[in-house]
Amino acid sequence: DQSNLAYSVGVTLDRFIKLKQSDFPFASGELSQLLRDIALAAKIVNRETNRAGLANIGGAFGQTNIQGEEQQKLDVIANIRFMRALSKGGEVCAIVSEEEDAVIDLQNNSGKYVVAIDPLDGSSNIDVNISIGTIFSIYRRKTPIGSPITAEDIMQPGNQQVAAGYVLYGSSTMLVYTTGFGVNGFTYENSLGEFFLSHPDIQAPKNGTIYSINEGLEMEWSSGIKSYVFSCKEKRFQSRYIGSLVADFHRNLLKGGIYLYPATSKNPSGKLRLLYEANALAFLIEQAGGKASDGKQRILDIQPESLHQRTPLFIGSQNMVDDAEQMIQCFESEI
Ligand code: AHM
Ligand code: MG
Repeated sequence: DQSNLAYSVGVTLDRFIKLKQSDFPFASGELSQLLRDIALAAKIVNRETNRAGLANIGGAFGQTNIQGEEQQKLDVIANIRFMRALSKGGEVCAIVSEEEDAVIDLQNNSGKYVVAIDPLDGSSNIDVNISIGTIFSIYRRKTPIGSPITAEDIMQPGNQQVAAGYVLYGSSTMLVYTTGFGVNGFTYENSLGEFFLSHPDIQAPKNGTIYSINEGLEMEWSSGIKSYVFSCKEKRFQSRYIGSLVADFHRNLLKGGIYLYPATSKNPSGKLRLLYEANALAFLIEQAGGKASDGKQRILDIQPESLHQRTPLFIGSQNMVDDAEQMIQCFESEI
C-alpha cells in the first residue's frame, strides 16, 4: 500500500509528504506546501553553511569584507532565508523568530498557519565548524481566517502544534519532522539536491546511557540536578555535550539519552526558549515515545506568556527524564 511504499528506499521528502497528506484532518495541501517551503529554505541554508568557511560568514554581523561589501553572519542569513520562504508561500500569517524581537505579522490574513522558528541554533558553533541546526514549530491560527492575527494565535501551548521539526547541519544534513503521526528523518543527498527518507518511524529508546549537560555550570545547579547527574556517574553513563541543541537532541533521540538545561543563577528559568526551541523538540520526542519536562510539568502544557520566554528543559529517553524529574521534585519538597 501507499504508506509501505513510502518506507521503501529512494523516497524523497516531497513524495513522502504527498503520501502522508491524507493523515491531516484538514488535508487542503497547505501544510504540505509549508513543509516543502521549509525544506527548500533548509537546502539553501545548508549550501550557505557548507561554504561558510570560504565565504567568511562566521564573522560578526556588519563587518566589511575585502571588496567593501557588508557581510552578514550565517544566523542572520538563515533568518532571511527562512523568513523569505515562509512569507512568500502564502500559507503563513505570522512568524516568531529567535532573531526578531517582535512577532512578524505578514499581513496575510488568509494564511492559516503560525510558525515559530530558530533559524540557526547553536550559533557559538558556527565559526568552529561544529554542527548547528534549525528548529521549527507550526500552529494553526485560532482566530478566523480573514481576520487580523491576535495574541491568541501566537501564544499557543506546545500541545497545539500541528507539525514540528528540525534540520541538522552536521556531517550529513538531515531534516526530521512530525505531524503528530510519528517521527521521520530524511538525509540530504547533496549531489541530487534532495532529502531522502533514511530514518522512518524513529523510536526513542526508553532507556539510555548518555547524559548531556553543561557541566561547567554545576556550582549553579539545584541539589536535585546535582544528584541526578551524580547518579548518572555512579552508573558510569557517557557524558556527551556539543552545545548545539539540535545535535545533542538528535544523538540522544537515536541512541538513548537525556539532555538537561536546568535553571542556573544567571538564567533562573534556564536558557532555552519555549516557543522556538523547547516546544518543537518536546513534540518530536513525545511522538518518538520519549518525554520532555521542565522539571515539574510537561513542556507541551506550558502556557506561554511572552514571546522569548525561557524554560528549563529535560528531554530524551522516557525513563531517564522520569528519574530526573523525580530527583528534582524530591529535593524541592525537602526545602
Ligand atoms: P543560541 O540560541 O544562542 O544558539 O543558544 C542555544 C544553545 C543551544 O543550542 C545549546 O544547547 C545551548 O545554547 C548551550 O548553552 P551553554 O553554552 O550555556 O551550555
Ligand atoms: Mg537558539
